[in-house]
Amino acid sequence: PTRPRPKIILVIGGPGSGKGTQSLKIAERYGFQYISVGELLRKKIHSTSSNRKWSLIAKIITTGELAPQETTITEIKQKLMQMPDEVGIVIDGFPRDVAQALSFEDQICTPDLVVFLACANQRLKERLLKRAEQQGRPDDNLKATQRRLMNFKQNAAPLVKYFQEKGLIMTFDADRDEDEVFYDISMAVDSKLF
Ligand code: UP5
Ligand code: MG
Repeated sequence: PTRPRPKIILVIGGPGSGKGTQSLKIAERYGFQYISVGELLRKKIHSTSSNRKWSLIAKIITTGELAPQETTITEIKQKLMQMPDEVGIVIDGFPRDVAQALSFEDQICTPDLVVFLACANQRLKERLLKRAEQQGRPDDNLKATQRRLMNFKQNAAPLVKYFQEKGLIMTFDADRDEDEVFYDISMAVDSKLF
């Protein structure tokens, strides 16, 4: 018999909502592979310097805007193809809007679960500022952060509604201690996926 395809969890939420933090916890607990789409794009930018397409994408991301959809999906597909047979894959930070959700379903698959990390705007700002002091990602400057928050605000409601109508999404209050958030997520994953 053929192996069932790996379970796919998408983790969405505003910048600083804890997508990376919670996705890694999911990956660790369930033995899933982890893909951060933002990281995938950032790595690609570093490995392909002096390429016109990717320098443009670097500029886009540094200002806090979204990379072109087809490029993003192509990168995700490539990454998925490189992966060994896995029980599951958690994808951090994708999709960003309904068009990307449709395209993912069309070209890859329907996810098994979408985790939405809901967090107050003010808290997102505080967390990003704090992280900026510690790490300094190119898009953690004030202007780009505002852009990222704006884009999220614009796209989130229709995206959440889209997955709600398909019965795929669960919303978590991410404005709490990260272990409390993860406890609720793990309960949901246990009951929905296993
Ligand atoms: N932290 C986390 N959880 C906490 C908690 N419960 N309590 C207190 N502190 C908590 O967390 C952020 C910070 O908060 C950390 O310091 C953490 O310790 C703390 P993190 O887990 O990093 O949050 P995350 O949601 O992952 O924040 P991130 O900044 O990574 O979100 P973004 O959505 O901005 O970044 P991403 O890497 O996903 O995307 C970056 C850019 O790539 C986008 O702006 C876009 O330009 C591009 N992109 C696309 O174009 N298309 C895509 O599909 C994906 C990305
Ligand atoms: Mg992240």
